[in-house]
Amino acid sequence: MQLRNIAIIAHVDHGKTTLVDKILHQANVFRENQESGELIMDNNDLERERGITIFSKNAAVMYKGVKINVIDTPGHSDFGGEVERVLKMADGVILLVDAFEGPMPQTRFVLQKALQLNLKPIVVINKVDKPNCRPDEVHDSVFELFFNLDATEEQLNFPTFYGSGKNGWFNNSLTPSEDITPLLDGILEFVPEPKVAEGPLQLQVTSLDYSSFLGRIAVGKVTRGEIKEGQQIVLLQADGTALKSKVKELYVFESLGKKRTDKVVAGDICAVVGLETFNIGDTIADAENPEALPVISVDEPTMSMMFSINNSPFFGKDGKFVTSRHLRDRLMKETEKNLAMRVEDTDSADSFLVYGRGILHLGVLVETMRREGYELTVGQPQVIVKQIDGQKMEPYENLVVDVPADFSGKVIDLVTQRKGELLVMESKGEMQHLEFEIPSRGLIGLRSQMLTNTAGEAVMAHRFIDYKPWKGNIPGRNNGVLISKNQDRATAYSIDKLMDRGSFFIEPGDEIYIGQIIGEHVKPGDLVVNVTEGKKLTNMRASGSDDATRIAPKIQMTLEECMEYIQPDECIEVTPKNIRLRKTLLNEEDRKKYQKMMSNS
Ligand SMILES: Nc1nc2c(ncn2[C@@H]2O[C@H](COP(=O)(O)OP(=O)(O)OP(=O)(O)O)[C@@H](O)[C@H]2O)c(=O)[nH]1
Ligand SMILES: [Mg+2]
Repeated sequence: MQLRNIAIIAHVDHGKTTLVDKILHQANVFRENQESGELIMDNNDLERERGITIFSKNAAVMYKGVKINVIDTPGHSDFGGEVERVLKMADGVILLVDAFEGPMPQTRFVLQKALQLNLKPIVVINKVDKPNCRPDEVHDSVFELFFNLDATEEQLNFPTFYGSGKNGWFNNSLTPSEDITPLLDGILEFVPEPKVAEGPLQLQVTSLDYSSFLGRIAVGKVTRGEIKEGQQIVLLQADGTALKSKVKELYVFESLGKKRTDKVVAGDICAVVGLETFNIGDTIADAENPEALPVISVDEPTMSMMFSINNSPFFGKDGKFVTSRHLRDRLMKETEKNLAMRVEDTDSADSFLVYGRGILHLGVLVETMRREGYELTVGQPQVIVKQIDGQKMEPYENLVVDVPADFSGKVIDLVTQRKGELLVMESKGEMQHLEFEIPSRGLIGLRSQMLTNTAGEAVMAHRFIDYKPWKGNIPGRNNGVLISKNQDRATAYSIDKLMDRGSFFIEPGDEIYIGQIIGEHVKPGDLVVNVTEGKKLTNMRASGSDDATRIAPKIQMTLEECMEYIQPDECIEVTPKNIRLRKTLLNEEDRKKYQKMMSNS
């Protein structure tokens, strides 16, 4: 059987999953009644809600008698390590680039990884249906990017397709075609058949799947020999351990799912069930002649965040899992499949330090846990600072901002205040394209201020570059917060009276507690306020009253926005039903004492 293995890579939102869906459609994977309109491949709840891919996924289609294994990858930079790993299953990549935005920071990162692995690239300039798009210019900048990444002559000779995943066509020119056949033909023509070596079985586990029936499933490409159901194998681990094991069940990918099979030969991607303990990067090898493939490096975490039990007065109201034991077990379990995540015990039995790749990486874990019924408290995310050769170093990132020219001055001011340095400024259509280098610390909380300062027009993206010398103090949040003085229900009457003091995160009828952060102060410095005076109306009735009609709607922040908002003395209470901001020390006297102590020391 002929075979092609291809990974779809791009910056976030450039249309990878939409393209994979079109490939599946074209190959008639769906019966008529299965058309849902939603992206089939983003099948996890959080993915659907956020409209982003979090986990890479395998699918496979038959086209003109050739089996094409397609790997959809996440575009957000927090998940870049995952992309790097799954590229090991591919022999070619489709590099999608938005015909308006052009190459973005993550485009560069994923392309670099693909070129290093010597994968055959096909460039697809996507979204040519967008008004003001500039496909030719974008093609030139992609070529420039290849060149800057030291692509070989052959790689520079990449084929280019144009089209619109949304409108369902891709062609080798800007002329719209019927469908995506030209691109599928391109995959058969340009992507090489998998290279296979002669010798006994070798399969490196590059990703992990989980089924409640079958347990943990190892996924990878057979690079040498063949693997059979029932076969005795040896699992070679990163630390040199060799474990004897047996292949219980074997699957290959077929359309959206897997199909059981008794044998897989070199070149194909498969899923192996029955290995008790394995990690990503392990080699499944022949029992007689076990030989390991090179170890896959795992990305170092760049950010940490404290996870503690919920100790707010509302503790245990919504959640099923609330003890430190529950929390610890769940976090430890996460590290088994979430490679870039690490968990450390702390001096307190109720708190754990969790290390990850960024706000989204950590946020997705917290969000998943609350859906599973956990209650917890998380603190301010901190970037990981290192001592390298006796020097204090911190992570730096490349920040790209595209913004209407009128706002570019404001953006530059904002980023400069946060110790960013402007490196590139050029026009891109009617937009101004700005590139900065900025300590990761400076990025925390930047997005919301950027949107406020640019009337929501700025498009920004960033990507880790390297550790560089510590850049000194970076100012935190400008404004103080409004803190509740009482525990009760908030009233429309009190909120209305305090409207000139700030904007609220709560609304009449919400139950609040002492020390909870209920709004943002208009000025620097915190303010303790009473918002529970007056008639205790329920939410429903209050909304009809006079006071309530004057009240501005509450500001609703997502979990990640909360994570970027809080300061070191604040934390977030997360339960299945609520996300509340609070002071770590709920009592005002305690906070004053603590501040005094800190200023004396
Ligand atoms: N105008 C236009 N929009 C498109 C096109 N293809 C995809 N989109 C839209 O772009 C958005 C992102 O598409 P996805 O396919 O989810 O992008 P992705 O690259 O998989 O995103 P991540 O997995 O989060 O990195 C969605 O709103 C799509 O509807 C296109 O050809 N034209
Ligand atoms: Mg996607």
